[in-house]
Amino acid sequence: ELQYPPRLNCVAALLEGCAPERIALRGAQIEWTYAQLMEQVDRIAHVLRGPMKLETGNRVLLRGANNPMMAACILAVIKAGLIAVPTMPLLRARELGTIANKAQVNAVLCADCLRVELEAAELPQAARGNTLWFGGEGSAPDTLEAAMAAQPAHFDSVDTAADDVCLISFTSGTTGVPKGTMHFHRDVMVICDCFPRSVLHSQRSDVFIGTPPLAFTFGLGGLLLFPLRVGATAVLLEKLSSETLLKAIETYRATVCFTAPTLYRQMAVVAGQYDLSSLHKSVSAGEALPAATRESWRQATGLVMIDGIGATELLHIFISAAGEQARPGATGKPVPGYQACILDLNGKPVGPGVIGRLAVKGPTGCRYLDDERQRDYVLNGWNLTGDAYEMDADGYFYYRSRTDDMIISAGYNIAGPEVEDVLLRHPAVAECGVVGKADEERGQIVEAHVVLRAGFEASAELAVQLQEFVKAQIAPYKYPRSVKFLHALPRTETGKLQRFKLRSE
Ligand code: 3SK
Repeated sequence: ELQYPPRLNCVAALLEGCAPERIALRGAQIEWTYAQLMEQVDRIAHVLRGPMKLETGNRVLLRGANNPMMAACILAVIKAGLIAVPTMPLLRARELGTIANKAQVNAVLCADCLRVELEAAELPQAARGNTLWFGGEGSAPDTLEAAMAAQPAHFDSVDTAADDVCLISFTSGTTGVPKGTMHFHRDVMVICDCFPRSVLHSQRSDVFIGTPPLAFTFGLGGLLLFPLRVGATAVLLEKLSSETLLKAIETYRATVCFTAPTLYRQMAVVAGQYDLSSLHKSVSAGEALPAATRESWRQATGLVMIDGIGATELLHIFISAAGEQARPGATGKPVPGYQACILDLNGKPVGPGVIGRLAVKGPTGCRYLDDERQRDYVLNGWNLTGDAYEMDADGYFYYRSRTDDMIISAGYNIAGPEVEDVLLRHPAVAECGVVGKADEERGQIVEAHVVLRAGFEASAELAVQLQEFVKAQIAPYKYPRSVKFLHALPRTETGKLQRFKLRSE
């Protein structure tokens, strides 16, 4: 039974009782003990409540790659009684503007190297002129580091309620219109006390490493909150590829790795060239794990992967299995604390062996920020996911497909309609339909089916132009890796696009 006091600041709770001399965070050139991390967090918290003039419940947009300073910023915002709104580093100005306005942010902490897109974004009135930059060269007065230097090294955490919102995490949703999901201080403690405790069995001696951005709750949990909860070490590195992640596991003697199947697939090919003897646990989530990937990783490393499915709406993993409990082809069973079932098209539970929509209930749950889609997603306390699953007689859950139009490519969730929206702004494009196409490497790739306007001719050059056009307007990972030109799109009599026909083209 998970019990937390009614007054709870999750960052204070995570850091209280930690051993000050132990290493908390490692980055490319930084190593912070818990004492040093707490000092950074406390100075930033003072900056937020002092010179930035923020008040309890205000929202702070955070923008940075995975590194200790970005982690300290997230923790400081929450410790200061404010609400963290982390954003993916690759987002463009338009996407940032949408999120900043939807979340009504009051201030921004942004990595200096991500300045260009933020400066081009339209921020809400309250946040304009209230940005501090971190991680750059020099010590201009608008840098976070300069502001921190003038602040005391200790900050008393702000007294918040367990059910005060501390985090708004954005997911792009099936329509491409970003949805903010709100999470309480209690939810943060809950995810630290569910999956890591009952499936991962994480310990203080663990060294966590991996790739998901801290702005994705998969990364926030796995690479920051879970390690802190047990007083372990987190290695936070930017721009990791398969080879650099393997090298980092070797160098930092990492014991737990969090990444998506695409990277495990690539790493398995060259894993033999590295000393991975420290690694005990490899967690895969963010997209479905093909059985072949699980097998090649086991052959390359001897490790049985821990598969899991989570959701930004529920904050972290809710179905998983490790070690002896893992079953080939299955994601696993509900993590203790969660329940799961399969629903038919009428919302009625179905028995073993029938494919349907996965529904989940548990101690964390969906609360969309000001979004009518809440009604579609939550029914009688059950969160209705967009995944089609099947359960066996022993209660194991098997992924079958997505029920919606979301494309999952190399761990990124990409909404087809958002890419369509950009393509339609190109002068050559009359109509388009964007779908996911199965791909061995990335799970799925984005494929655009384009009908050209009169006067334009299909060509390889035009396909590249369209790809570059998308890359320049939205996060580059959303660009269509495949572009096909058609004379007309398949539509129903009422004019609805028949995506399933595009998928089978
Ligand atoms: O499986 C996922 O996509 C996920 C989403 C949010 C948090 C955690 C996970 C694993």
